[in-house]
Amino acid sequence: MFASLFLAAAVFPPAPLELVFDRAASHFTESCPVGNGRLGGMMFGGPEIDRIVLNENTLWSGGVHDQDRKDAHEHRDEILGLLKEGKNAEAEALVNKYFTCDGPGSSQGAGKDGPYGCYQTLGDLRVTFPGLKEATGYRRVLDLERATAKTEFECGGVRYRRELIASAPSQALLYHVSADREGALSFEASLTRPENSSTRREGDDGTVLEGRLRDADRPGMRYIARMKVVPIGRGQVSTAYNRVTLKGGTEALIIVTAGTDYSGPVKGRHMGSRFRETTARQLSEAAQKPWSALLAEHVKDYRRLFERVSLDLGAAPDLTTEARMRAIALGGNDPAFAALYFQFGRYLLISSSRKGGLPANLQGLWAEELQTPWNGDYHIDINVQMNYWPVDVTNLGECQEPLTNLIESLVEPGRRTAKAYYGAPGWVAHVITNPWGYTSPGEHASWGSTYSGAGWLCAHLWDHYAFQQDKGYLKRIYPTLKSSAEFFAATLLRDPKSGHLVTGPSNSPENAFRLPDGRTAHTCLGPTIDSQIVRELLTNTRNAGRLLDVDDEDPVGWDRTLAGLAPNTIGPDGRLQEWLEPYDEPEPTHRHTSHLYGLHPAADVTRFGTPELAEAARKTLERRGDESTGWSMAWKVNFWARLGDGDRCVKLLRSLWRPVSDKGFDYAHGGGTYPNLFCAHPPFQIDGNFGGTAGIAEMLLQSHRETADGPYVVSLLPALPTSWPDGQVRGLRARGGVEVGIEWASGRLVRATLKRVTGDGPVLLRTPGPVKVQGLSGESSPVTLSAVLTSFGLPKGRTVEIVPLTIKRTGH
Ligand code: FUC
Repeated sequence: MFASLFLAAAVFPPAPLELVFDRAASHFTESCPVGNGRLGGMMFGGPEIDRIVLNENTLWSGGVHDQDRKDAHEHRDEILGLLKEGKNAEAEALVNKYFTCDGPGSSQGAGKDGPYGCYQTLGDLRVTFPGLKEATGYRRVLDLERATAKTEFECGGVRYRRELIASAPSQALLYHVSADREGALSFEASLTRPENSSTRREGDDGTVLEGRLRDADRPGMRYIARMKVVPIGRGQVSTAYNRVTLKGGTEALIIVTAGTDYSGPVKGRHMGSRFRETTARQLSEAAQKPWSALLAEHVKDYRRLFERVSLDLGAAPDLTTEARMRAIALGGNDPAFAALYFQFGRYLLISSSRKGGLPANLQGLWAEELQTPWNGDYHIDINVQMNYWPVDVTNLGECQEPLTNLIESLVEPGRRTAKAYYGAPGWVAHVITNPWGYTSPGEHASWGSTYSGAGWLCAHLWDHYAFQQDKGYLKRIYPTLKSSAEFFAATLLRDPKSGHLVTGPSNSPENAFRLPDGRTAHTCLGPTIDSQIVRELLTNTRNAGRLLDVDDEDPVGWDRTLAGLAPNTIGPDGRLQEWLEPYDEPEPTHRHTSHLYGLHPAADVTRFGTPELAEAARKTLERRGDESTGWSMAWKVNFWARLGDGDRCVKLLRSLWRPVSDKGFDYAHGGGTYPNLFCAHPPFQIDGNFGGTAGIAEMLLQSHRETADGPYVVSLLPALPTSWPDGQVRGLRARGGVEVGIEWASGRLVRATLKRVTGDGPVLLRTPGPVKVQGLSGESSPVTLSAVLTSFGLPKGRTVEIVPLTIKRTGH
């Protein structure tokens, strides 16, 4: 049945950017997320009882605690000595004893009532509409073009409409309800939270929920949520206890504002101790504006970001989102679904990471739990980084600011941690962090003592510069880069066997290996990812110093250090080696493929610069297999895009989109996608959404270096799959400050436009075949370096058109 739906592409209506449901959500992973970067809401859309899960992304239990072991550095040499002798299991025992956190760390991912704390739900807005039981014509939609969640249905001959937005301009959640018959709208609304909360009435039309979370054995953060019902036209509003009731209305607006007194180390426009006044002001300001004005300013603000990029991969079938996912799972081809998923990732980023707030956490900012999985924190051995992969390429550069602030918040505590564990200058962080500046290792050697995550974060600082070319920003981040580079330069040691400079004691994130005597270990010297990260960090820092023309461009002999770093190694079986030794692997299909960091996101292993290593990476991926957790499959889309295999990317995307449900039913339980398009690790983890979005961008446009320190190369359609024969993308960004639009048909480039938005310097362009560059002035005429590589100057503000060169045939 589904197959035939996908044959007649021409009869499909144009692809609207909507998630469509024909029933109310019965689970969080079926509900519709809205967010303004700080406040989030999940609309379930039940006709009789509507539940809206509320979030405020600074709502964290725990607090600032020093969990560093002050004397850990005294044991480092002993640990390193054992590692040099190949006694990894013995070294690991010492790491567990001396090199973990001094305290409960993350409390095994259950840190709610511990010092580490966790990200928590703010509670629920519950709206009960008496008598609306028998709904017909039900439709629930998340409109990505206007950032609104809508429910519509009929009951007793009356059509009811509800619309939820999280407005950034008014810093409020706004829930608008209406009936198409005068006086047919009645409801009761309340705010609830299962723990650490109390509610009270506020005037005749409002209610307040407030409380205080725990910080281990002392009181922690305070928070408040305020709700007010504004009838529009007729209707009687009254308040009893914590419930606000509207009777005999036609149209009404429920306004929710919320805030916390977070004043931790991550900079931003936080309310701090004025959270009560600020939220009260926001509530009364929103209440004075008409709904139409509130909606208009929200849509305008959102579209300013969202509209920058469009992706057209063809028409969409007129089915619910779930039905589309099932059809894809049954083998259907629905390229427009890739465009929807891509834009959903951009929608989620705009909704969960805005200037002045905290970064998108493991769940973005949407959580219904008090104890979120893995504390809903920032894991820095892949997860928070993956959240930010789409930021620049999908033209949402502003959304990076919260991440930059988080990284900078780690420098001070990270200096103390560097001293305590490594006796070293500079700053370091390990595998997990939170808004409280946690930089100590985790509580177990099997995962907690990897320390290259700090360098990985720095790659995001530099890369944002590479895209935006903003020298002021480079100046701001340089001290953070330099201090991290100094830390690594000071802590590298010589591997006695190879003579190369390596990190230690470290891990290849969360993965184990088998020692020759059959024991399993994690602790090692110089895992491949560490060398790749350090190589990238030192290169970027040195280049940043040169660009800023600071006198200390190579103060600690970084060039010499770079030359001494352990290179990428191909193992006896032709795969890229994950460790210094070609160890046997207890879990060859492990979800982390950390040693391919050099293939993506870095450019230490590239198709054109290091073809042998790229082939070794391909073999590594074949052995790792495709099936895994959500984010792991999303990462593999990016890997295969870098290897230029678009069809493999699509195969992985299809696995990533496998319908998954928390309710069992006839869904799978592994990695995949929930009915509301949230990524299933499982459980829900948002990184896979962002990784998938970045992967789709990476299939259409790449702009990384092709050799370790070479120029950025803008590559058009590097991994176009055969199942997306026709399409058009507009507004993507390439490193070097260039905006790119591409059109293709029958699998071939039709034309592309390149606009220099910021920066200067020549553009190096890689195309699928020979091209002509049109629109340049005489003095910057293009130089053809090879049939597929062209170089030309592109002044700021100028746009050029790239068209395929058609070779004229002579004769017949
Ligand atoms: C890392 C991953 C897990 C999970 C967790 C939040 O530890 O290895 O799979 O994603 O982060």
